[in-house]
Amino acid sequence: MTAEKIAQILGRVRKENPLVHNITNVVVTNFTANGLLALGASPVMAYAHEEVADMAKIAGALVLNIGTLNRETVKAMIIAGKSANDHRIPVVFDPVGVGSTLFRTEMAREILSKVKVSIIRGNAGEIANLIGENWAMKGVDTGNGSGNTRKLAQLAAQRLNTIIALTGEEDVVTDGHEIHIIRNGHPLLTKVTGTGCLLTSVLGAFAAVEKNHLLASVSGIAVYGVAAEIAAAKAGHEGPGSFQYEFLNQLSKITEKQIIQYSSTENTTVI
Ligand code: ATP
Ligand code: TZP
Ligand code: MG
Ligand code: MG
Repeated sequence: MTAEKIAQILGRVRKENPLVHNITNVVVTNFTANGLLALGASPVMAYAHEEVADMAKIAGALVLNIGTLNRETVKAMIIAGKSANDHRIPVVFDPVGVGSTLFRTEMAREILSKVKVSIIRGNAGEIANLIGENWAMKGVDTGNGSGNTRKLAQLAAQRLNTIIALTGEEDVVTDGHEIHIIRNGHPLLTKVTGTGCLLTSVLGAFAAVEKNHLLASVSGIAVYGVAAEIAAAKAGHEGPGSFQYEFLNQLSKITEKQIIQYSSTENTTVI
């Protein structure tokens, strides 16, 4: 995947300003809306059972995030997801905290049994637990599990028949066949809550403008990682607060030239 192609897709997100319908968690709602706006997308959060089907069908993408789930929001996610499927709107799923409680794991599986999702973005523990593999979770964070994340992502993509974007120090994106590695990002992203959740919504914005969702996922993660690197270089020495502030600035300011210069991706079909 070329850096020029990634930069070009960022240009399309900014030009097309896609509407991204999020049903997300209460921790990250404001950060997600501001991050999408900074990037050049148009966020909306809508949860009422009475309106989610109508909102999903006019959106460019639907993002489902179970971070602070309850039965009502899960029901809203299923109604919205079915509407998105009926209208060929891509659905991106963030299985926040799956594996840390039985309820989360069961609800995530129920959503996946009723809604066809194009991309699942999660940390290694969430992806492992989603397919019944053993990996200790610590609340919403990936715990001390260990294993080959490339193999894990590939297995999950094959079993769930979707694109898996497994993030961490090294990001892996796969459709079960091709495997793409993205080496951008910064450890300060782990010190700001919601950076994983915002990334999932950013993948929604990229999937809204790029039909090849493997390419959309790699591009979204690379752009996000480069913005984080530049933000850390500018403000990271001050700590997570200044980094978060500068990260939003960089999502808005990052140029296609910087993407070409700094993005670091590699693809392979063998592990
Ligand atoms: P967790 O709760 O385990 O942190 P998450 O849902 O927040 O998971 P992450 O895996 O942290 O999601 O991914 C969010 C972003 O942070 C991604 O862009 C990823 O590349 C980046 N990231 C995470 N850890 C690191 C790291 N150690 N170094 C560089 N970038 C990282
Ligand atoms: N608790 C429930 S959802 C949430 C927390 C802390 C936010 C998780 O965000 P991320 O992006 O997975 O770090
Ligand atoms: Mg994180
Ligand atoms: Mg997360």
